[in-house]
Amino acid sequence: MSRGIEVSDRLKSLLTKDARVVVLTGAGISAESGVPTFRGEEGLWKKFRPEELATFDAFMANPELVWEWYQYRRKIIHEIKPNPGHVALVDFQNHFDEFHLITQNVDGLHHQAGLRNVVELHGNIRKNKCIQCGKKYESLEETIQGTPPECRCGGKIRPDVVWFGEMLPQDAIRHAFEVSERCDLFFSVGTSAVVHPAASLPLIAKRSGAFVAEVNLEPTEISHVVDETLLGKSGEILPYLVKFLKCAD
Ligand code: BJW
Ligand code: ZN
Repeated sequence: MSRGIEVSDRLKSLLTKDARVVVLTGAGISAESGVPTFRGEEGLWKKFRPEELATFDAFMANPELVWEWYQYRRKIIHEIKPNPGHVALVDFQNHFDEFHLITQNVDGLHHQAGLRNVVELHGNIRKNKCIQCGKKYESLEETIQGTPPECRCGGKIRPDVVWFGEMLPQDAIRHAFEVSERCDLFFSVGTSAVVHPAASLPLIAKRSGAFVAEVNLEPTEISHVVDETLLGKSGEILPYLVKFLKCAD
């Protein structure tokens, strides 16, 4: 349904093959696949308090509860598929000479849609690691069963995601800052833009001279800063933008 989507001539004119493009995604891009977002009326934080679940202290205080919460979310993610918004970004990647996809999402759906070199700022819910020796686990088969499972070293196994108060993966955040500083066009898609340092990226792009567009159901914390806000579902707006990529060649 493209009726009602308005894209400025300025944005259309920037969609040329030689533009350096960065896309930052958040939970909203996966909402149409059936992954709950964090904030908002239907968000996970309406039912659960972040400080009780998404911090290391919360995990240590109640490892069973936190582990079960992640198992519940993994079950949802296991059953769902990428949506037209994810697929449109594969067309973006194939169109632009320089394209970088940075995601705050832990669901792996960009990769599943066929995107290459996805930069995951907040880790990946499908993976795990030991809190004691740091060993990474792609599968739980090698661990000692339990809720949560245990590593051979005796340490508890946790999801390989970034909780509040934790550092982001150094290579990922360094790369994200670098490409945001030197892009021509930056899209912020399906994120409330309240969690830092990810929320700083569109602001850095803007300050460095890029054109910044956001795609969201509603205005966000950064709407007053960006050049253009496209209001609506990313699963409709991104495929609509793909039409202009084809024309711009
Ligand atoms: C649609 C749609 C559709 C719906 N189409 N749109 C500077 C200032 C203030 C605070 C800080 C700061 N720097 C650091 C902090 C502290 C903290 C922070 O940012 N706090 C703020 C909340 C105030 N940040 C951190 O702690 C980070 N670490 C860090 O900075 O380390 C350095 C440090 C360490 C110690 C001390 C100080 C510094 C780590 C942040 C980790 C975030 N982790 C989580 C959980 C991941 C694991 C898990 O999944 O369980 O990441 S929290 C959660 O929020 C998750 C998300 O990736 C993240 C962002 O959420 P997102 O993606 O924006 O989702 P929503 O739900 O908020 O928004 C969805 C949007 O989609 C909405 O706008 C909808 O309208 C829209 N939408 N359907 C288009 N169909
Ligand atoms: Zn270990």
